[in-house]
Amino acid sequence: MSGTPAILGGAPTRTTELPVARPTLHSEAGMLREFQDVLESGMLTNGRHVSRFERDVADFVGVENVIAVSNCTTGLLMLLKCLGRTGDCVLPSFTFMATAHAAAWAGLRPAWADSGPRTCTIDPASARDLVDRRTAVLVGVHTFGSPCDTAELEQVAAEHEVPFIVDAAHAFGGRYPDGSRVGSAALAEVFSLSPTKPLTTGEGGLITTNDAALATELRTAREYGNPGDYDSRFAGLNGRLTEFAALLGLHNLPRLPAVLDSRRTLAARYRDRLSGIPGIRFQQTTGEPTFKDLVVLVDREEFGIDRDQLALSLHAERVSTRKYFDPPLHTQTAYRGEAAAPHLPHTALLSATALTLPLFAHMSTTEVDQVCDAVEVIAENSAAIAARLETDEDAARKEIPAP
Ligand code: T4K
Repeated sequence: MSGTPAILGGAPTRTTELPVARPTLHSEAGMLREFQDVLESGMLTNGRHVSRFERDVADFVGVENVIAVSNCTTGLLMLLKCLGRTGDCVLPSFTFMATAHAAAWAGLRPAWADSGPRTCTIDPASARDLVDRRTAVLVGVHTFGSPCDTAELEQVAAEHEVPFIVDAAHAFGGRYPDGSRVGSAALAEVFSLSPTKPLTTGEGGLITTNDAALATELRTAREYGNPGDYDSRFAGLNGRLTEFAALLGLHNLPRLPAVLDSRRTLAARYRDRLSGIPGIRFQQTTGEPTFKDLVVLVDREEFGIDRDQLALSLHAERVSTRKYFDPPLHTQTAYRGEAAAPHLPHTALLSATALTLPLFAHMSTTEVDQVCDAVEVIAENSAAIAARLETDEDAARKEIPAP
């Protein structure tokens, strides 16, 4: 394909903005009737639909205990508090801020691990360098929906008798390389059910664990620390999921395999179309990823412009993107200066080069092709775009039509 990219004055690829994510939802009469039943029953939270949702998720994942919570951040926070440990929380810097915030609210000090330069997930070797007698907990993250190396991380944690948990926010429905479902590894895994996730309940989260005592503790934590007799055993939270959210989850769960199939098919199409373009690389995934994010890594030398300039050029084509996760956590205002600046070369590179392209289950192949066509045209004209943006980036930004 050839043409003039919109950033150089050509017509935008699209007439309307293509979002980076969209939940795939259905609103059949049966489901709406169930919502009405909840309204008429007056039981709006932590009721029978939440219990049913927890049981269905336990069957789906193949895990003994599931605790539905109000969101993943709260789930992580309650889990970290329930571990009852103090000291350092070893976690990747290349992740969403919620991973570290949960640790900070639980009174733990972040110790930043580097990530694999292509896997984008926490590097077990870096974790091994950090875990020591000051470590309270090791946290892995299934970044962009691709499982981190739980087998290796579990071993690192075991060597120091430290609990290992996973922020699985992006990965509900994914599988580990051995075929088991994400959610069945580590001491516990915590999922997000927010609208940009493959399984959504609006807002919501799930904690999965095979540890029965921990599950009981988490259920109490979800209810202010009150096991039912109004004598709170510890300072818990209100971490409950609503019945409406659970109903959405119950309706979306059986559809999840089709949603994930579609995401993987569209991701494969992106890869077929774009992997031949010099300077565009894809995340190296493991097992069965969910592709919560479809991420490309942009090499400026080979591609001709950098990640930020590609994002700006796609914005001009009316294609939304996100720079997940830039800036990396250890340089964010909330964490800067907490300790000596760690040396995380892969994190620095990932944060500067990773770009999330649009992907959602009901996205059409035509829409994927539009994005790929746009990237191709931008690549063909990268020298002219670089010249334009590098001489006057402010002016170029102003001329781009608002999405
Ligand atoms: N751990 C990790 C590794 C995480 O990534 C996250 C959250 C968490 C923990 C915490 O999980 P929760 O406590 O939230 O359950 C988003 C999400 O708000 C956040 O949940 C997510 N990770 C993070 C990576 O991204 P934004 O601000 O970048 O998303 P936003 O609002 O710009 O939306 C992105 C796209 O989705 C847009 O195209 C609009 C579309 N969208 C958004 C919403 C809210 C919809 O189509 N419908 C909607 O309702 O943060």
